Amino acid sequence: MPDSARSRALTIGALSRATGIPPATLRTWERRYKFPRSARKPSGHRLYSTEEVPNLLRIKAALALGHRPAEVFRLQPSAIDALVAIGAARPAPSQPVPPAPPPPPAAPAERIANDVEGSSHRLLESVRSFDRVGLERELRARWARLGPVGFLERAASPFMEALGKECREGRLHVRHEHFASSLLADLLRELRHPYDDRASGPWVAATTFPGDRHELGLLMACLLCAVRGWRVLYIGVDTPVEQIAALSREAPLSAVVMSISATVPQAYAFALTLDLRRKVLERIAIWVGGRGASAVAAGVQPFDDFEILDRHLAAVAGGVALL
Ligand code: B12
Repeated sequence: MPDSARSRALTIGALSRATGIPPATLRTWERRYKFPRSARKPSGHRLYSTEEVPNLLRIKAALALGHRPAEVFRLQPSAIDALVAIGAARPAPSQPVPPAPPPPPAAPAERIANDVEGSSHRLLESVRSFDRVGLERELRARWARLGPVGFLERAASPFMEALGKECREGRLHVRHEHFASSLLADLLRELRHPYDDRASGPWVAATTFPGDRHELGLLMACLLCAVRGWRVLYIGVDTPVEQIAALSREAPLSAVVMSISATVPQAYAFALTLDLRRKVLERIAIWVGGRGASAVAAGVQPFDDFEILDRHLAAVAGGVALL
């Protein structure tokens, strides 16, 4: 440390008072994460630059939001600020948050089979009469009866499929499609929130490729991730590959999940997944699903359905938590 800096330097006690971080913690961080870096007085006591104060305060803020030191210390200051900004939009762990409801139990196969019979028909009747309350009640009842995977595979997806068919065949119209898809999107977000607030697992970012504005498959995948304790960074639809790649350098992601709808041609989906795999940090997994995900680049993991994704989430979360 140059002499001019030395005269403005802080002892470990002063740095601790300035940041509210105990001296023992500062020493442990320095040993473990090589930060904050100190110079030594001739007596051997540590001296810190005053510039470490804002850096330590942002780290402290990120840790207070429940992030792990191993994640936070490897990030650039701007990335830590982004994490803190995201977290500030949610209640901090120390504030009282309502407990996340346990996910509804999965229903026995026999009950699921009976449920699916005629299930979409009732939902479509509510759409036809723009019965918002009835449609929401029916969907919530299925969530409670079928459990997360059952709800997605046996209720929500077939409902959208049937809705598409009704529109194609002229029995329902764009106004019905918009009404139903926005109600389902709202519900999928609402069901996710209590799990989001309690999630403490690895981070997964979620989006769709440029031009693809179909959001429901993505919201479904996010709901499952949150129920399994993953922290979801929801980016919304229609995101350029460069932006996803930049995000992967700024946030402590373990995975990126993409939903690819039927509107994305196979060759384009392949090219986009190849580009994404090349640009996103190698250690970050890329998961894709949806009708448009039939041909994907090497190193990108396709999921045929939500049940398979669910099993993977459970297995990987356990593994990453040990790091
Ligand atoms: C709702 C809807 C819309 C809404 C979307 C609103 C929203 N908030 O998402 C709006 C009105 C915006 C829309 C627009 C268009 N749409 Co549209 N839309 C639909 C509809 C009815 C439902 C789509 C949906 O959400 N399905 C539910 C999802 C969950 O199903 P999925 O994408 O097939 O995915 C399945 C799985 O693969 C899995 N999944 C999905 N993602 C993931 C991710 C992971 C990780 C995993 C594990 C699983 C998974 O979930 C589903 C399980 O069955 C479908 C009809 C249908 N049959 O799907 C048409 C449909 C997809 N649309 C279609 C078209 C053509 C369009 C438009 C081009 C129409 C136009 N002329 O403007 C635009 C394109 C907009 C754009 N740029 O993307 C076509 C696509 C046909 C094709 N092969 O190209 C369809 C199939 C309708 C049809 N004509 O038959 N659409």
